[in-house]
Amino acid sequence: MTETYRVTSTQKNTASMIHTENHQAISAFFPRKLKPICGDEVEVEHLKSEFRITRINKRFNSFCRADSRGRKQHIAANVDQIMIVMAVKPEPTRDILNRYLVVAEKEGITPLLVFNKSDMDPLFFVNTINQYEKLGYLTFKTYNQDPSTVVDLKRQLADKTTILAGQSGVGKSSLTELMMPEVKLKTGKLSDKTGKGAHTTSVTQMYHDSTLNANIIDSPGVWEYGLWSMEAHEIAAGFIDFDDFMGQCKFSNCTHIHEPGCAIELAVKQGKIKNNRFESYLRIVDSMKYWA
Ligand SMILES: Nc1nc2c(ncn2[C@@H]2O[C@H](COP(=O)(O)OP(=O)(O)OP(=O)(O)O)[C@@H](O)[C@H]2O)c(=O)[nH]1
Ligand SMILES: [Mg+2]
Ligand SMILES: [Zn+2]
Repeated sequence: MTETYRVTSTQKNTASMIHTENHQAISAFFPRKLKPICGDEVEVEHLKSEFRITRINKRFNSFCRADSRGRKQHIAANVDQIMIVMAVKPEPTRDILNRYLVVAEKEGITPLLVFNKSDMDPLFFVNTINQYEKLGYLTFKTYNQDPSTVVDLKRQLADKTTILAGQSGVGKSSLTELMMPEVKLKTGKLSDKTGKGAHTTSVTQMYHDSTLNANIIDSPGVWEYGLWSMEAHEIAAGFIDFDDFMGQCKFSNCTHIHEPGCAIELAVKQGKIKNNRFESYLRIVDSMKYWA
């Protein structure tokens, strides 16, 4: 007889996991041919004093990012939402939000846009929040010392599995602590010299909060490589403001970069797609040349 568990982290040939119903934590061995990742649902058999994974159930999606050579690397499985955290400091790097949105769209993960450290400058993200709300995204302005700023966000996390994303030092772990006090994450200080985070979180780990019945996945805040090698049409699919004009270009294989009769370019000229989004799209497509 086997029982179903959810993987919370993996080591060399063992995985830590929690029971899907009673959330009891155990550690189990897995054979080399199975490669469980955080968030996987697995079948486990109990032999004498040992637990062993016999099967990984089919993943409905997985959150991925590029390794140092642009290859797709699976980080976590069965993720409902991605909480993209940005902060006043360290300031978001250019295109980081749109890059995460491309991954979210590709893997079918609902994005939650969180703008943290609002205490440092309440107006810093005003235009961005405005723009992305108009696009239809859920946005949240937060401060890790003020619980009233996370009430709506907490409600959104209940009964779901959410992966935290964002640069090191933006406050992913701090916000999780505020929303789920029973979950203990490490937090770090920003470096005085660089103003950047120190990569306090070093392994991908899923935490369960029983109050909210929420799972939260914290992963190291590194995203220097970000998107793996992708085609222009896959990137365009992540720009939801392009949707209305898709299929209207002169050429069916249009990459919306320089082609004549491009419906996306026309929409930009007519102000139906914002310039800063189109420019970001062009930069992201262009950045793919580094993987070539
Ligand atoms: N002023 C201010 N500081 C904050 C806020 N949220 C977090 N911090 C501080 O920012 C620093 C980094 O926070 P962490 O929660 O460790 O950041 P992280 O995103 O988890 O970083 P990594 O684990 O390295 O990816 C800590 O010193 C926090 O106290 C906030 O809303 N306002
Ligand atoms: Mg952290
Ligand atoms: Zn086009």
